[in-house]
Amino acid sequence: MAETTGGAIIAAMLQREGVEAFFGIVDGTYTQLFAHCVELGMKMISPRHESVAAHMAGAYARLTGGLGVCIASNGPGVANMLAGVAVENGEGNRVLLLTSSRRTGITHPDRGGTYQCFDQIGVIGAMSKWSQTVPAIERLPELLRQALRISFTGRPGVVHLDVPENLINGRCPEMPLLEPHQYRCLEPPAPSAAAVERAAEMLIAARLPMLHAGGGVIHAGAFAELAQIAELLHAPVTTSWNARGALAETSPLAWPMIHIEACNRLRNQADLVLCLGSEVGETDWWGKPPYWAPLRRQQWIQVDVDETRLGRNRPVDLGIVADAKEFLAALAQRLRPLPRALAARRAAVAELAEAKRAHRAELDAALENRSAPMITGHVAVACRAVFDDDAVVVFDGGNAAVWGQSFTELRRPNTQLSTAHFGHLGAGVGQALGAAVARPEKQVYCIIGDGAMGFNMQEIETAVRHQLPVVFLVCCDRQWGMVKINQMFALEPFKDMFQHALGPDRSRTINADLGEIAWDRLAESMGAYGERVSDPSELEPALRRCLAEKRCAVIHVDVEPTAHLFAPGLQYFKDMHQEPAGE
Ligand SMILES: Cc1ncc(C[n+]2csc(CCOP(=O)(O)OP(=O)(O)O)c2C)c(N)n1
Ligand SMILES: [Mg+2]
Repeated sequence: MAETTGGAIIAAMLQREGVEAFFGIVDGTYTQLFAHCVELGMKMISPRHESVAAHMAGAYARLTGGLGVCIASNGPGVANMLAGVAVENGEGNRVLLLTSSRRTGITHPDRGGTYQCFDQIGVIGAMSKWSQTVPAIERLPELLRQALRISFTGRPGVVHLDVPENLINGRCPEMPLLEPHQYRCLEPPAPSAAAVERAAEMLIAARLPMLHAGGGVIHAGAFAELAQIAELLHAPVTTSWNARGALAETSPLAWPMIHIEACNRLRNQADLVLCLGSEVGETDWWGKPPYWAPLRRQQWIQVDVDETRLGRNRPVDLGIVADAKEFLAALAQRLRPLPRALAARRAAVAELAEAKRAHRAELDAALENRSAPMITGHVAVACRAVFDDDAVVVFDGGNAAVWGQSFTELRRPNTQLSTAHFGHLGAGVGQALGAAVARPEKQVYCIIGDGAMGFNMQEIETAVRHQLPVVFLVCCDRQWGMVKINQMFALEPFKDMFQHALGPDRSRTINADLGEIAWDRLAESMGAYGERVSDPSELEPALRRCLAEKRCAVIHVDVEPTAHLFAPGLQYFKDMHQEPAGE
C-alpha cells in the first residue's frame, strides 16, 4: 500500500474543506503538516507570535464566512497561543487550531520530565468548543472530521486537534478520505414553516417591531436579508457590539450602538423584538430594563443556531432554532408590504431617529477643536474621508477604540473588527493582518491605542514580509488612557488611603503613564512606511501618502492626552458593569 504521513492526510482534508490560507509559525514537530499544505497551494501566513495567528484566523473566518485555520507547536508555541484561543472562542469566530505534541506514549499523560510538554488538551478543552488528541494514526481522519463537524455546528468558536509529532511526520499507510458532505451537514439549519408563520403574524400585528442583530447575523452572512426584512417591516435595527455594522449605517433604519441613549429609547418603545443570533449578553444589558422594555410591554422572538441560548438572558415568546440567513429569507417570502401599519411605524421611527441625530451633533461638536496635538475624534473622521466605503476598519485599545467607534460610520456590512466580548488589547494587529489576507483587494486600517500596539508591534514586520498593506493609526497619548481616567475617578473617594501610592498631594495615578515609542520610526525600521502627525489638517494628506505606498504604513498620531481621557460614553461602559435594575 502506498505510504503517506499524518501531515499529508491533514493537508488533504483541509484542501477538501476549501481551506486557502492558514496562520502559524514553523516548527520541526509538524513540518509534514505545513509543508503539504503549502505544496497543495494553501497560503501560509507566519506572524511572530502565536496568539496573533489565532486573531488572524478569527478575522479571516469572520470576513470570508469560512474556516480560519491556525497552527501552533507543542509546549511553548501552544502556551503562547492560549491568549488567542481564549479571545477567539469568546468572540465566537470559527477557528480550527491544529497543534503538535510530543511523540505518542510520553505525553497524555506526561511520563514525567517530558520536554516542551503540558496538558494541552486539558487546558484548551476548558477554553474552547472541543479539544482532543489523536492517540493513533488510524484515528486521525476520524478525529479531524469530528473537529470539523463541531466547528460547523452551533455557535462558532475554537475547536482544537492535537497531533503527536510522530504521527504528523512519520510514515503511514494511505487512508481513504471523505468529502465534507459525507461527514457533516453543509446546509445551515432552516426554520420550520410553522415557526416562520408565527413570527410573521407577530411582526405584522406589532405596533413598532425592531430587530436586534448579533454575531450570528455576521457568521450567517445575512446582510442582504437583514436589510430586506428591516425595510419590509420598516423596523429599526440595533446590534450587539459584536455585530456593529451588520446593517450599513447609511440606512435610516440602523441604530449604531454608539448612540446608547437613542438605542435605549428605541428598545423601550418597541413592542416586539426580533432577536437574531445574539445571546443578549452584558453589553446588551442582558435584555433587561431600564435598557429594554419590561416583559409585559415587549414580546421577543429569538432566532439562534444554538438552542441552548434561547431565552437564556431574556425570556422569549417564540424561540426558533435556525440560521439567521435561512430564517430571514423564509420570513421575507412570507411577509407582504403593510401599507397601513407602516405609516404609523414611519412616524414613530422618524421621531425616535431624532435622538440619533442629536447625539451625533453632540459628538461632532468636539471636532470644532482643530488644535494640535489633535482631539482623537479627528482620526476616524479623516480615515472615513480617505478610505473606501468598503475598507475594513479594526478598532483596538481602550479610549482609542471608543473614539474610533464613535466617529466612524460603517457604510458596508461586515467591515468592522474589534474584540467586542473580550476588549483584548493588541488583538487588532492580528485581526488587521488577517483582514488583509481575507480581502486582498480591499483597504484595511486599524485605529489603535499606543498601549495596545505595544503588545504586538513586531507584526509590522509580518505585514511587510507578507505584503499586507494595512495602515495603522497609533493614537499616542503615552498612557493607558482608559485605565488612567478610571483611576482618577475610582480613587478619588479613597484618596486619603493612598498617600504613598498617589504622592504627597495625592494627584498621581498608579502606573498609568507610558513612555513614548516613535511608532513611525519603529515602523520604518521594519520596512514599513512611517508618518507622524499632530495637526488634524495634516492627517488626510498623510493617509493619502500611506495609500500611495501600497505597503504597510504606520502613522504615529499625537493626540491631546487630557482630552483623550474623556472618550465619549465612558459612563455607560461603567454602568454596564452593574446589574440592570429591572426584572
Ligand atoms: C490584553 C489586555 N490587558 C489589559 C487590559 C485592561 N485595559 C483596558 S483599557 C487599557 C488601557 C489601554 O491603553 P491604550 O491601548 O493606550 O489605549 P488608550 O485608552 O490610551 O486610548 C487596559 C490596560 C485589556 N483590556 N487587555
Ligand atoms: Mg494610550
